[in-house]
Amino acid sequence: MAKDDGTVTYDGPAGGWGSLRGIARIAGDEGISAGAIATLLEQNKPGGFACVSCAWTKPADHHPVEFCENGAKATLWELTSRTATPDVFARHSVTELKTFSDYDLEQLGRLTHPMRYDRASDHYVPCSWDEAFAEIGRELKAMDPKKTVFYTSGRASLETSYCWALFARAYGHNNLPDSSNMCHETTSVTLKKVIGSPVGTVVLDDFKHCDAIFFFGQNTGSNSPRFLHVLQAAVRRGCRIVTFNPVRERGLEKMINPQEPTAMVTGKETALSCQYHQVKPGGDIAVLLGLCKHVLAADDAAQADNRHVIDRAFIAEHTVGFEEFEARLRALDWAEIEEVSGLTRTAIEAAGTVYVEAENTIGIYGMGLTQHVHGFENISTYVNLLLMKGNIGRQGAGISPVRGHSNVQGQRTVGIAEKPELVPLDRHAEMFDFSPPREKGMNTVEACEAILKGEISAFVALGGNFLRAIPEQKAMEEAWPRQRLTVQIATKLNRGHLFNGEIAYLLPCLGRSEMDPLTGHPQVVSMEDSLSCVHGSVGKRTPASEHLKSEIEIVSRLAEATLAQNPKMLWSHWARDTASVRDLIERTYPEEFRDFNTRIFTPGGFYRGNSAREREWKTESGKAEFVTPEMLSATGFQPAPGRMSLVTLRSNDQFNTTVYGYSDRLRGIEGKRDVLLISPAEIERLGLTVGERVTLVSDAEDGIDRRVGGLEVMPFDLPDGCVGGYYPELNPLVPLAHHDRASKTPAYKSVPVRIERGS
Ligand SMILES: Nc1nc2c(c(=O)[nH]1)N[C@H]1C(S)=C(S)[C@@H](COP(=O)(O)OP(=O)(O)OC[C@H]3O[C@@H](n4cnc5c(=O)[nH]c(N)nc54)[C@H](O)[C@@H]3O)O[C@H]1N2
Ligand SMILES: Nc1nc2c(c(=O)[nH]1)N[C@H]1C(S)=C(S)[C@@H](COP(=O)(O)OP(=O)(O)OC[C@H]3O[C@@H](n4cnc5c(=O)[nH]c(N)nc54)[C@H](O)[C@@H]3O)O[C@H]1N2
Ligand SMILES: [Mo]
Repeated sequence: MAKDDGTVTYDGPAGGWGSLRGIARIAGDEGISAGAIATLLEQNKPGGFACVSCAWTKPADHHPVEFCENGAKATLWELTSRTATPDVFARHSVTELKTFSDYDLEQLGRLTHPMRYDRASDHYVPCSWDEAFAEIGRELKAMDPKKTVFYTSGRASLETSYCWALFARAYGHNNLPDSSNMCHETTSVTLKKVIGSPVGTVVLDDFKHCDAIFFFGQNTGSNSPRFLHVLQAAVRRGCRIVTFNPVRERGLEKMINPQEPTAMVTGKETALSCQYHQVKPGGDIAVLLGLCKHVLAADDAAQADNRHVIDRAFIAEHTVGFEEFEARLRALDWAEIEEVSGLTRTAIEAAGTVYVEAENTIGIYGMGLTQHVHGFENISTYVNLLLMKGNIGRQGAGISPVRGHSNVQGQRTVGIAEKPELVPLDRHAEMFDFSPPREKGMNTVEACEAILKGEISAFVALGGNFLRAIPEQKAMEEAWPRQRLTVQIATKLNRGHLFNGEIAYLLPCLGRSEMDPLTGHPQVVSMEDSLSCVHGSVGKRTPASEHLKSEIEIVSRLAEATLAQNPKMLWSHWARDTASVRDLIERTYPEEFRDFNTRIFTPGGFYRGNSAREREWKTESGKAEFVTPEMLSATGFQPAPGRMSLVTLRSNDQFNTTVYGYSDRLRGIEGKRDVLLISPAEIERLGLTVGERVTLVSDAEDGIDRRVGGLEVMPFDLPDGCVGGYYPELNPLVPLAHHDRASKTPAYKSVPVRIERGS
């Protein structure tokens, strides 16, 4: 619907009947069986399988139906009755498939056979598994391992990820970029530096004890909907939620819990955020400094009557760097904060008052902070705010990044890392009797740079849609075929699979909900969630095709085909018995994974522990560190005439590059994704007309012509100076060099662009 000012919006709450209709539509689209629905009911429960969608934790005291709209969509997407058989590939050449939309490609259904790309006919043709493994192994053996890349998307289990990283190192490289490099790598780098732990410090129980929750750039309603129940319970007992986001996201404003029959019938909504501030994209450092400045002022005032707001005892005992930060806050001018954030001093002070009054505060964030050129400063300044009141390392308080893929955090825990210092390589050497490579490997941006220079011989992907998820898409698609070998392990076809090296394979794998044909038993694997809890998952469904293999079997067969025999590396045994891999994980990380096999089905998962939560700071200084940011804006570019800041968004009807449909229900955008979201004031200022088609052009000052045309101008409630649109369609506009300075996470949330008329 449209509001009075013409902006497109959704008036209903998150959850409610709309979410059930969303699930029903997907069930209808995918031709879902009754068995699939039964599988859905076991989702996220003991003895069932762990949702393949987001990384939000699975509670011990589960609901009768422990899934959300988007978790159900992700499961039904995997359980579809559609199949992309060899016939489908015989009908469509690869060149023709490139004209399909992301949605249409995945609608072809589950991959059923191993396929090899035949360059002469430009078709994928079926091949045998033996043939595929033999040729891939032969090729890899002939290459310099340092010139190969093993990518992982964050869905693969702990067991598969451990084997994958071991395979890479036994072969001879640390080139292990992960989807995390485009996502929460800013978190891994920043939190490690400032509190000595690369992950969040909050556990589920803390949400029962907090008085305030701050939200910066995380869209709970679409991306981690089960978290809404926790927020609703917190609000009902009086906790206050304050949100900073350029977009008024419905899920953070109000919700109806589909688990509550009375609320569903009466339509009774719970309001979530008590304050909602539409910060400019990249304006968060300024906001956070404003909040800290307010805390300082409140403390000055309190001191007059012998009270205090700042926890100076905590600061003295546990932190370094506060004096410099305090001096910076005192010198900082409110006018500058208002200019960069787009918010008034009064608004920021109102939020600051909630923080000052709360005994315990949790700081939540997502891609709105991590995907910026100064993402490091976004997060470190957020930590400063929490440290000022001792809000890290005690019950009901802490920093809580909300992770994306269901096992993305766990993959890092068990060794998928391009940074060798993060992995216990000495233990690997001793356990498996080999010399792991010690040089730093490539992350995602570095892998792209090397591919663009033609330096990479082989790219092997364990899931994901690398070419569609990364920046600089056009140049990358052009450079890609210069590789000798490309291998994709996947469940469904996506655009990334249509750009092929000289030799290219598409290897179809089981989904997490399916049983393992190798053993004839359920597939048992495990995952680590956003709150560092490890859960077991049992897949029992009949596989989509009899030719599928589990991911761990594929990885093991690739390793066997590539590596020289090593009596300590029992690949085929590990593939048959994932419990034996959990034993290896326990031997490698004895503290975190103590009694792994015994504890794997602990209700609510078992907690891996976190040193910062215990106020043990594993940082360089041995203390928690205040970092004083040099800049106020996180965008990394200056304002210029005609320049707009592009925010790339996910709809409520997609999971990353997987587009389930064209209904972004929670934002009121229906039936299309080729839109340019822009405020009515900017439409008028620029002389545009609602509905006209325009082209977005890169304004990055590097001389490279990047453009995406055919975008429909749509009035939307956004701050001035910025525009919004959908990921991945707008990825060709993101320069590869436009990334967080510290972690190289691409800055997808503020991309410099200009609008050109016409498409
Ligand atoms: N249904 C569904 N679930 C998902 C995913 C999905 O695509 N679909 N993806 C999964 C993955 S891998 C991830 S990483 C997570 C992503 O989940 P989120 O972290 O929520 O990521 P986004 O939706 O990209 O953006 C988050 C929010 O940041 C806001 N934002 C943009 N720029 C700024 C800024 O400068 N400042 C502030 N304060 N806010 C800003 C946007 O308006 C948006 O509401 O979700 C996971 N779960
Ligand atoms: N502009 C812009 N770009 C972004 C982002 C953004 O916010 N804006 N977000 C970034 C983020 S946070 C992330 S995490 C990345 C995501 O990057 P990726 O993780 O690489 O991409 P996905 O879209 O999650 O991958 C989807 C594909 O995974 C495969 N797949 C699904 N399930 C399985 C499985 O069980 N096993 C295997 N082997 N394969 C499977 C299917 O073939 C499916 O097509 O994108 C990043 N790119
Ligand atoms: Mo992500």
